[in-house]
Amino acid sequence: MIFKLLHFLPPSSYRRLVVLPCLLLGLSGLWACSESTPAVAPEFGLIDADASYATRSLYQNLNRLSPDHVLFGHQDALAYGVLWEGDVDRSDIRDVTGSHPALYGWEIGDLELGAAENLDKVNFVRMQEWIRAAFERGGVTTISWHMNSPVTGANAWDTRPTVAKILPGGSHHEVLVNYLDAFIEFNKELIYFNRNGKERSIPIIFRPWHEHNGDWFWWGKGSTSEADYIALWRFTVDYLRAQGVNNLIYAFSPDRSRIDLKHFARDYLYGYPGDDYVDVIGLDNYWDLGHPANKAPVEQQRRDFAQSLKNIVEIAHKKNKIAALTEGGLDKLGNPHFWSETMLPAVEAKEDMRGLAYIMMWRNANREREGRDHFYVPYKGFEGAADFIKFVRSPLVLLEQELPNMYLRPRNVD
Ligand code: BMA
Repeated sequence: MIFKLLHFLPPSSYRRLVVLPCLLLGLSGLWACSESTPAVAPEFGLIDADASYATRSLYQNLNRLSPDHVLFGHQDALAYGVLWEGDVDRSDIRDVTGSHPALYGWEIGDLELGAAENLDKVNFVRMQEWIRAAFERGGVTTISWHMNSPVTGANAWDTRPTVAKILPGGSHHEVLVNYLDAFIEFNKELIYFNRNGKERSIPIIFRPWHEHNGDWFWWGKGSTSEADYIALWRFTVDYLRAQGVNNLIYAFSPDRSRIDLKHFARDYLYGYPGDDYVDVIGLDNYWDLGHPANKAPVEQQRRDFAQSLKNIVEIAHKKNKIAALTEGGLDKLGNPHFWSETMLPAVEAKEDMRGLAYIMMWRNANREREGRDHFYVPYKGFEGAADFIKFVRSPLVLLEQELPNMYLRPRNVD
């Protein structure tokens, strides 16, 4: 019995602090923790009770690593870099550090239209190959979706009202269902064979309907009500689960620019679909990392950035979930000390914010194809690469080569 109970204890010391006193009181015969005792933290585990073994293992391992490490991720890492495109097994991160990132972000906008490529010209079949290859190497995948409006047919940035019409009973509900089905089909190709030769799905951190507290997407504030946004999120999760999808870890990711740090929890939780519908307490934060519209002095922005991470970690602890910087970075890396002076101190401030599982920087657009500079991590030849090396050398920061097996269940947990 004790053994079993201990199995349920989540690893972080914060949680032990909350759970252990109640447990010990219970074992010594004083069964009821008095009413003044803080509530026992909710049990740690995915919202999907039917999630696959590997998916649960990934979640447990992200949690287990989070006190002392943070996985470093990059969007579109394997598809192209600033100065190359389509090379085999290449990433700007590897060019600069010798290892691919620990986490890969992919974007499936336009998949729902039956297109061969996403909105940034990444071929979907190749994307599936890259996801399978990354999994085989031990890396982690996260997927976002700039979905076109099922009502107007225009892109994600068309802010004309859409959400109410795509909810169950709405005039365009079937279109949404078809779009979700396109993802289900795509997901069916994200497979591997386990030790017994059985086909299994690759675990994916799925991050739909992101930055909804901003007013730039059709699912965002201003274009839809909070209640409808929540209904959309819940329908998405319920539908995917009902269709037997069992390899998803669901990430919620509001945008920092629309959050008042003085009222962080209140603003962050706008549109929060509930603890039964979210696994990752994420945040997209470009704002504190030198966003051109942020006029606060750089030192203030640094403090705010660290504070914003601390805040999501706090919320995640209370909910017994993991936290992540789901998107962020400084476009074009204009600050030569960005990594050593902004990112590193923020993730190293882990004494009081252990529990940040991963951070992901946005994409390095290919200069030639897109005809512009739009990048968030250094590339080979970029003069700021040395500063980035200082950052990745921190024992806190994990690249793919440094990962333990993320898909095996850690001992003594769950
Ligand atoms: C944005 C930019 C765009 C891109 C979009 C979706 O932040 O990078 O160029 O099309 O994300 O990936």
